[in-house]
Amino acid sequence: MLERVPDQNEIRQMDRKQLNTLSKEIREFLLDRVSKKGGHLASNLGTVELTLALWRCFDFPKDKLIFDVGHQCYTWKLLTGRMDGFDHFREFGGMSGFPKTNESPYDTFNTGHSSTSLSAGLGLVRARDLKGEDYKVISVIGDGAFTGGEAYEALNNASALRTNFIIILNDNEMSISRNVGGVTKLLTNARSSKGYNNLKTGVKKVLSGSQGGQALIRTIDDTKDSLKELMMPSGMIFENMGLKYLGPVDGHDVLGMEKIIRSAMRMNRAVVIHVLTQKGRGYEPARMHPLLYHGVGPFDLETGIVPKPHEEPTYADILGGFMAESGEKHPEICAVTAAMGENVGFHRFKKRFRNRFFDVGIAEQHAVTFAAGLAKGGMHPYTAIYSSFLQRAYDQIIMDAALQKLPVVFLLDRAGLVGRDGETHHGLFDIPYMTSIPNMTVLAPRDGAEFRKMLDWSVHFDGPLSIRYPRGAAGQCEPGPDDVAYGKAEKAVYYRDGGGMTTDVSILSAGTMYPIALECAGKLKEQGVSSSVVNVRFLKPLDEDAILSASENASLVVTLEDGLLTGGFGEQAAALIAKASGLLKKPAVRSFGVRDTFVPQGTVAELQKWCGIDAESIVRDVLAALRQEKTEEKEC
Ligand SMILES: Cc1ncc(C[n+]2csc(CCOP(=O)(O)OP(=O)(O)O)c2C)c(N)n1
Repeated sequence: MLERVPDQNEIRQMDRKQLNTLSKEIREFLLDRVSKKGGHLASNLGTVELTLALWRCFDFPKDKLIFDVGHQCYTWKLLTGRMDGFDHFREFGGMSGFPKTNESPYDTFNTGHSSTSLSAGLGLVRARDLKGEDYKVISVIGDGAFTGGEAYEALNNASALRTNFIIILNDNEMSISRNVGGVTKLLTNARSSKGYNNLKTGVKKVLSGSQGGQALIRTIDDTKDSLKELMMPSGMIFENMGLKYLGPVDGHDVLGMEKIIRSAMRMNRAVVIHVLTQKGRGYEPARMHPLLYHGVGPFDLETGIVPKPHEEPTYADILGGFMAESGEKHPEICAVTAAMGENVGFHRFKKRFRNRFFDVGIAEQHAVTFAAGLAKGGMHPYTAIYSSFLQRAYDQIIMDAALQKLPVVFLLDRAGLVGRDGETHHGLFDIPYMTSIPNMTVLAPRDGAEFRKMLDWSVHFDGPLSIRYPRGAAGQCEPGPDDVAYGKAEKAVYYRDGGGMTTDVSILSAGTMYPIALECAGKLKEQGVSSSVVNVRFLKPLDEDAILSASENASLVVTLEDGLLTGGFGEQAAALIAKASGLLKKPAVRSFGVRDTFVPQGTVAELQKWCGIDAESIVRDVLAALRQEKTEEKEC
C-alpha cells in the first residue's frame, strides 16, 4: 500500500517498472477505499496510467485539466494531495467523488453531468489566448460522454482553433452499460487501426538500424498523414473537421502515452488523442462486470460480492415490473433511455421487447424529441431519465412534447435528494421546471404501491405526463393508496382526538415526503396539536378543492416537498390559498423544501436534516410558528 504519494518530480523520474509498481499500488489503495465507502470504481481503475501520464507531462495547476463527468478523478485526487480525503470520501462534509474547484486548486472545473468538458476546455483556451496567458488545457472525455451532443458542438467550434487544445478520448467501449450507436462504431474502426501504428513503429525500428534508415524514417513521418488516410479512415472524421487525430494508444502504457501527449503539446490546433483503456482494470470482478462496479456501494474486496443495498423493491424495480407486464398487453409501449437502461429498471423490457427498447446514448435532448417523434407516430414512449439529467432537455420537453400535447411519459428517477453523489446529482429542480410547462401533468407517488397505480393509470392517459420518484427503496405506507383520478389528491388522514373537519395544522405533502408528513402528524399529536395530512399526488394540476378545504379548516398550513422551494409546490399552493383568502391574513402557510441553495453530499437522512425537511426540524418549526401565532393573537 502507498504510504506516501511520491511528488510530481519523483513520478516524472520513474522508469517503466517503477510506474507499473506505482499504478498497482494506486489501484490497491482505490480498491481498499472504494470497497469501504463506495464510489465509481470501474472507471477509476481504468484511468490510473492515463492520469500518471498527464501528471508527468504537464505543469499543474498552471495547466488546466478537465475531467468529463468527473467520476474518473480518484487517481487525480490522490496525486494532488488528497490522500487523507479518502478517509471521509463521499461523506457529509468529506471529500467529493467529483472534481470540485472549492476543494483543490488542481480542480479546474466542476463536472458531474456528461459531455461538457470540451466546451469548458475550449472556453478556457479562448480566455487564455485573449488574455495572452500561457498554459495548456486538457479535456479528458470518455467514449460514453462522447455520445452526448454538446461534445460535437464543441468539436465543431474547436475546428477553427489555431492554438493548442488537447482532447483525450478515453475509450473503454463502455458507457455505464456497453456503449451504443454510430460513435461506438466509429471508435471501433479507429481502434482496429492500431495495426497501422504498430506497423509504423515496427518499420521505423527496423529502419533505424539500417544504412540511410534515418532519412527513410523522416520520409515516413512526412508521408504519414496520407498513409494514415489510406489505412485509417476513421480518425479522418476528426482530421476532416480540422482537428488533429493521434492514436489509438494503449492507455495502460504510461511512457507510450507520454510520447504522444508530448507531440500533441507542440501542435497549434485542437488535437484528439485516442486512448484505449480497460474499465475495471486490475480487479477481475470489476473487469468482468463493469456495469455493477460503475457506481458501487461498499463491497467485499476478497469475494467481490456487492450486497444488495435495498431489501424492498426500489422504484426502478417497480417500473421494470410494470414495463415488462405492460409491454405484452400494449404493443405501442416503448422504453427510451439515455444510457441508463439498467439503472432505471428497463433490463427486463429490453430482453423481451428488444425492438421497442431504445438506448440513445448520453443524449437526453435527443431522447426527448425522439420520444416525441415516437408518440407522433402512434407509439406510447416511457422515457426514464434522472431528474437532474433531464434538466438539459427542458426546451425539448416544452417545444417537442408539451406544445404538441404528445403522449410522452416522462419518468423522473432520482428526484429529490440522492445522497453521496452530491450537488450535481440531486433532483431538486424538476417540480418548478415540470409544473411550469403548459399541457404537462405532473404526478408524485408517496410510495411504491402508489407508483404502480400511477403507472397503470398512465397507460390510458393521452398527453404529456411526468412522474417523479426518488432513488432507492420504494417503501409502503398504510393504508394502501386510493385509485388514481385525474387532478385528485388522496383523502385527508386525521391525527386528532374526536371528529369534525378542523385541526390546528393541515399538512400538504408532495410525493415521498408522505412518511415524514405522517411522522410529523404523530409527533404533533403527542404535543397536543391536531393535524390532517393530505397526499396531494398531482403537482399539476393541483387539486384546488383538497388544498382549499385543508386550508379553510386549520390555522396553519404546512407544505412539504423534497425539491426547490422557488417555484415549487409549496409556493404554488400558498399562492392558491392566498388568492382564495383574499385580504384575510389567515391561514398562515409554512413551506418546507430546499431553500435557494445547492445541496452537498451526505446520506439522505443527513441532508434532510441539513435542509430542515426531516420530521424533527419540521415539528420544531411548526410548534414555534403556532406559539408565535398565539402570542400575536394575544397582543391583538
Ligand atoms: C447528462 C448526463 N447523463 C447521464 C449521466 C450518467 N452517467 C455517468 S457516467 C456515465 C457513463 C460515462 O461513460 P464514459 O464517458 O465512457 O466513462 P466511463 O465510465 O466509461 O469511464 C453516465 C451515463 C451523466 N453523468 N450526465
